[in-house]
Amino acid sequence: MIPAWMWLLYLSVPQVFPEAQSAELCVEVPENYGGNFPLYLTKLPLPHEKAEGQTVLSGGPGKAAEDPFAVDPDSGFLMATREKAEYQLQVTMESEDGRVLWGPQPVIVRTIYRAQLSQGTRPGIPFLFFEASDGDAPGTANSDLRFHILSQSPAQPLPDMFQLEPQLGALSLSPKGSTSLDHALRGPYQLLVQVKDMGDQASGHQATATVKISIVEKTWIPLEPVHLAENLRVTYPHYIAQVHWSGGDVHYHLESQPPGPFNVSAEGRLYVTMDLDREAQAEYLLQVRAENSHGEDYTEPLKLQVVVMDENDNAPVCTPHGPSISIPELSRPGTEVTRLSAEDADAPGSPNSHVVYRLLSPEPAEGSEGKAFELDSTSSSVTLGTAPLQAGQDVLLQVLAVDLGGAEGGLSSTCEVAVMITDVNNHAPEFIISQIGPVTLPEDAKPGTVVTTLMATDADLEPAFRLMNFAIEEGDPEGIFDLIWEPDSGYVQLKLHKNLDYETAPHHKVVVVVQNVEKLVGPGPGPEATATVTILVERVMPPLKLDQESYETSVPVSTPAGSLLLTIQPSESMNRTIRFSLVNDSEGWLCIKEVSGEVHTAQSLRGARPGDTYTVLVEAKDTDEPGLSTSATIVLHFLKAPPIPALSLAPGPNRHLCTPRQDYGVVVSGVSEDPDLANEHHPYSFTLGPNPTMQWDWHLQPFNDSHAYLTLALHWVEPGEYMVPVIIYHDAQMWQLLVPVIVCRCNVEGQCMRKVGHMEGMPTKLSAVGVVLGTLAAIGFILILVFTHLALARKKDLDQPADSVPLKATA
Ligand SMILES: *[C@@H]1O[C@H](CO)[C@@H](O)[C@H](O)[C@H]1NC(C)=O
Ligand SMILES: *[C@@H]1O[C@H](CO)[C@@H](O)[C@H](O)[C@H]1NC(C)=O
Ligand SMILES: *[C@@H]1O[C@H](CO)[C@@H](O)[C@H](O)[C@H]1NC(C)=O
Ligand SMILES: CC(=O)N[C@H]1CO[C@H](CO)[C@@H](O)[C@@H]1O
Repeated sequence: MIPAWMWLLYLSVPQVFPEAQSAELCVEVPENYGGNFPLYLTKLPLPHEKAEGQTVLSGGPGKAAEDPFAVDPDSGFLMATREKAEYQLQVTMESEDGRVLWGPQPVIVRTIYRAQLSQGTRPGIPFLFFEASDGDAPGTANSDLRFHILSQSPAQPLPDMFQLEPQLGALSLSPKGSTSLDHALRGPYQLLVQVKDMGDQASGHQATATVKISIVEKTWIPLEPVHLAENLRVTYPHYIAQVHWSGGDVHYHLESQPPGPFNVSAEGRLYVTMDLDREAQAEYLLQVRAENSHGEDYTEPLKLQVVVMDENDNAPVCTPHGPSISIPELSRPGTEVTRLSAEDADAPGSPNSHVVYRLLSPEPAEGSEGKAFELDSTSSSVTLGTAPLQAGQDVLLQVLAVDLGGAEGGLSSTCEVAVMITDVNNHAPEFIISQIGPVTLPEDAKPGTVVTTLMATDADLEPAFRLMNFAIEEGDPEGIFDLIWEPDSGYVQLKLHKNLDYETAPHHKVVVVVQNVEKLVGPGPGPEATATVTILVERVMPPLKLDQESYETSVPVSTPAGSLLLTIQPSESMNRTIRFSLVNDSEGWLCIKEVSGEVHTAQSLRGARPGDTYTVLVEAKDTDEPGLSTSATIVLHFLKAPPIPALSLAPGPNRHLCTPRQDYGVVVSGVSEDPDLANEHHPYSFTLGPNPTMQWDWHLQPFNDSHAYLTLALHWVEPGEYMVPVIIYHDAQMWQLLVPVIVCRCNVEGQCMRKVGHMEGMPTKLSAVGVVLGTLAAIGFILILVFTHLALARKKDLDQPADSVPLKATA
């Protein structure tokens, strides 16, 4: 705003010289005259007759006129050499000696103030500031200026359209005026404004000025939003819009919300000063203010929306994914694995941010039917395909995210996520071999013995899914077997827990099952989860053992046939049926009783020489287990034929024997009086008859070649008469003899103390002997008869039974 300067110079002049020849001469010049200088203002009414006088311009009485005014002496034109607001001059014509020829003529050169007032200007906002200066000392009443509107023309639609702040000289629309401004005349309105010093006092110097106010149409109109491409490559600052405040003296002021690179020129041209980035800021709201010189808004600010238009300058960015994804094996096709997403910073909803997805990896395996993974190109959801995945597999999913909806030229990134296929316990453990055996175990195998080791495998990977439990399902009701295994191994040992027993169970069929410790997923275990172990129990017989390893005895070479030499017996603990046999009795001297093991001489030991040894091997066999056998040797040491024992025959009749036993016996003669049988060269042999009681009670021992000696075998034999059967072998013949013996209690002399037979009372020696002799005589008689008869008969048949062989007892 160009200040309206008013010069209060000699305002008092017209009052001091009221009689001055003319009223003030008032010349108005347009403010802001843009033409050439000098500007001829007016022709002064100079008197022609005083042309010889000199025209003097002065600022006032006694004051030199100032620039820029001058009076053209020829034409009398007052002219301004340059612009100034208002001037008060006085023109006098003086003679050379200084006499005033004409005048003084006061001249006020007053600027006409022009102002443009835009419709829409708010009331109270100054659009013109008057400034006045007073030559008086500042701060005194002389320089305390007051402004007043003296008149408004036209006075329509209101007489007080404007208001002037008295002290500041700020001209603004009055509130009333503002409401009626739109109906107001286009103007111009002319205001006469007065400035006066001395404050509010009535006195004081004053000056006036004219203000022409034209009302102009409002050009401060809302702006259409501006669309600016981001990354625009133009020279900056780049023009974007134009604002215009039609009122005068405007200062534009721009604000950006948020702050941005925008500027407004003094002419109201809006610029963007550098390229924009939509992703940093997509929209700005600019406000342009039209302000007066004091920074006050004439009206509401204009808003301008700047929209930054997108360019595809951002590639999709993969959303960071967490650690790898775990998918259990055997998950159904269609199971969502993950959703790989990529963000595109470009304008949402535009192709620039329209991201589609393509599965790069894994590629379908060659030859496989389906894909392992499927990708929905729009939702980016990765699901399982139909191709199966193996537990333990690590898959790197690579997905290409492309913007522009996948169109050519789109920007892309590759998103990756690791997928781990985790194991599921879907494999039941299985035995590698399901039929084991038969395993043969000896009956005496000790508890703890390993029967067999079974091995099972599990196709799962996870160690926990491979842990197995074993159990005996059937075949072991007695708990004879036991299973031992290490928890994390596939081996299980079938062991004996109790003793085997061939008698109760010669074989076993043990069914072992294996199962996972963890719960199995899917179909249950198949037949491979059981294994059958067949065990055969091997019977164990303790080896045969005889009570001696070698049996030795000394045998006189004279031992008669049939003599019991010794008895071979199994050792005590044996409870077996054993059969004995001789292995190499090459001489044929011996015979053995198959069951009892008694060894007898089979015949007389003809050819045996004293001092020789004869060894025969005996074999013992178990009748139930023919495989079991043992042997022992019989060693016979041959002795000289014993001398006839000096047996003291009993002093008494030797047909009785004392009980309790005394040391004598009865001589039994084997000699036959039959000359056919009497072969003196061959010895006789004697044995007791087969009656067990006889064998128990009696003892017969060889005496010499032809006689034997019969004694009591027991300490005590019931007294009585006995017929002791004695079998005699001689020259491959055999016969039996019944030897009558009386057993009685004896006195110290060895005499029978009791009467035997029919004797009454205390027996005497004589009666006893008599009885004995009588009895013997009777027997002898009978025997002779029998013998005679038999001897005759024998000539016809020598092989008659022993009973019928003639008997003979020595007397
Ligand atoms: C704004 O424009 C003005 C004038 O046009 C200039 O002087 C000023 O440096 C500009 N400011 C910026 C930040 O460009
Ligand atoms: C011997 O075996 C038989 C039959 O085998 C049996 O009856 C008997 O009691 C057993 N004796 C001993 C002492 O073992
Ligand atoms: C019988 O066999 C045993 C053992 O082999 C041997 O010592 C012995 O001399 C044999 N006896 C005869 C008579 O051959
Ligand atoms: C051959 C031999 O010496 N025989 C005698 C056996 O003993 C009886 C009884 O003493 C005698 O009578 C035999 O002569």
